Amino acid sequence: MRNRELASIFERIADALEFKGENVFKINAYRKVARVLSDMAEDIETVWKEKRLQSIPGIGEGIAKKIDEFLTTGKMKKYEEAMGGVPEDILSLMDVSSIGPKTLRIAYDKLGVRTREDFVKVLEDGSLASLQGMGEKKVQNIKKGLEIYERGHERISIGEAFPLVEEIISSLKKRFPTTRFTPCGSLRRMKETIGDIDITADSKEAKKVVDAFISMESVSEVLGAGETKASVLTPVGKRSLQVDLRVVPEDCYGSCIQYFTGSKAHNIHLRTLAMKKGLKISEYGVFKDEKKIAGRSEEMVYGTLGLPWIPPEIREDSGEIEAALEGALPELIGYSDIKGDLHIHSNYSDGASSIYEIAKKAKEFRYEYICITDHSQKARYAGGLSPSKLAERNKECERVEKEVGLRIFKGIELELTPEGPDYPEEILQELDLITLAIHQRKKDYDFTSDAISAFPYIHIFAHPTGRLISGREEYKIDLKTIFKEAARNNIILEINGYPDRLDLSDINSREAKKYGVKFSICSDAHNKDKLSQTRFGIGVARRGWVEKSDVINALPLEEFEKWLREGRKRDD
Ligand code: DGT
Ligand code: CA
Ligand code: CA
Repeated sequence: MRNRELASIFERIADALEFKGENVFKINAYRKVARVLSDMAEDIETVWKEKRLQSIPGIGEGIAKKIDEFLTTGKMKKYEEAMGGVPEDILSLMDVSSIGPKTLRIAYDKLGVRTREDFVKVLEDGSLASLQGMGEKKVQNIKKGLEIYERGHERISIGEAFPLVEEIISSLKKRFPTTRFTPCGSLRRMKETIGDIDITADSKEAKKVVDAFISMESVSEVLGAGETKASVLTPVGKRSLQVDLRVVPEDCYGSCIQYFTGSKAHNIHLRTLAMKKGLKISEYGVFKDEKKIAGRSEEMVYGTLGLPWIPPEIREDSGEIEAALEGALPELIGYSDIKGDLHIHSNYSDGASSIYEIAKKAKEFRYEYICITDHSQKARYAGGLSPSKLAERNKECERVEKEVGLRIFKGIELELTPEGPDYPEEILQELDLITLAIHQRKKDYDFTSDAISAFPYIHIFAHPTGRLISGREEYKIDLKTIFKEAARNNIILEINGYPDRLDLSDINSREAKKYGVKFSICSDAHNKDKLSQTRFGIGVARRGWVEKSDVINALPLEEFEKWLREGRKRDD
């Protein structure tokens, strides 16, 4: 798929035009195309070959021509034209959310900044701060943003890495249908960011598999290749991701995936345990007096150490080995346990898909119900619904429910306002489910008591910390108080599956569970093709030791409705 490649080209064009101070509408149009391309599930090349480019919403004649030019010739005139005269480093600095194109323009014109190094220098030596309209505070903010950005960008989001690995494995599977391929490392443990990809395969024809791997279309550079293993780079947006492949014989496949799944801390703890039993453990097997006693499957590897199989998501040496020894491993929520998605945006607010399209897609996931949560009126930036538009949308939910045969709850993502609910009582009455969300940024403002004062009229508190993994710190909120009050008032806390949010995080989910908090695990999809994001939320929940019984949308429809009717009755 070349969707990502094209998306990043349009993103770059927008960045360059913004630096040059060109028309805002043009810039936004390019950004929109980039978003459409990266959200698309269909391969852009297929759409192009079938001459359907202009049937994609957001792609008009001009853009279609540019895509055609690029897919035919490998080049785009507009791109080269836009990049002309803008230094590469300046463009990459624009990806940092705290650095605006205006700031870069000033630094470029007044301080002669041309490279990243130049920019860091004028940040440090005070010359940027001394310019009119800048100041020390603004520079501090830029520095902080740059730091967060670099922390987040050394690693790749699981949302980007996961589909890439699926693509690699399915292309290899076509050539070697009986070979098993397991993505190991942090990806299998479902960490929120991934450093590199570690794939293990079993085959007697290792060299053939390695050759196929290094000659894949998506490989941009071969770092090394031998008889049984290889390392390559593959482009992800503007960066590259390293992918390592190891091919091993069947009789040590289990040991190999166990070893390379890690985490390192988990493996070290296992090795100590093995030594106490007079055993040696490595990627080749478990050995007793030089004799191999296990290696074929992970179950056997754990078994010889007197342990049940431990789910990869909790292999962090944070109590899982102790729990396994005591027979007290949690029964983690499973990837097919979710019965309905409760956080979805339709095209009534800022989503791209109709309620009908969403419902059809939800059926593919075998969901028993969904809840449409468009934005409430205060969220103007996101197409927040006026009362009359909301009434219209509610009717559409009812219509599609009958047509598709899927229970559709009428929901809202309600903005937090200090004056109380964002709609009058009689409008809230018409909704089945109310999800609170905070999108405001008030510096140093503590949202804890505002959020708690909304608890009487909400069911779910969505992405409770507001963090974005790529570039924004959480707002101020006292999670311990939120956990305590949520548990006491039967308020559900969301584990949001949008890969840049994953909020609550694994650590916060595990902490919240100790307070007796219940969770919802949802996609926050703004496009029907993103309903699958829920799997990343499930990954986070599993990493947080969350069990099926802790998850409200793992309830079958009837019980979920019962919870909606009765579950929130308060004892006070
Ligand atoms: P990443 O790539 O930074 O997201 O994280 P991982 O966990 O995928 O780490 P990576 O790719 O360096 O190594 C993959 C696995 O290999 C790791 O999770 C455990 C295993 N491993 C790597 N180095 C060592 C080591 O020195 N000792 C042991 N016992 N295991 C190791
Ligand atoms: Ca790795
Ligand atoms: Ca690795």
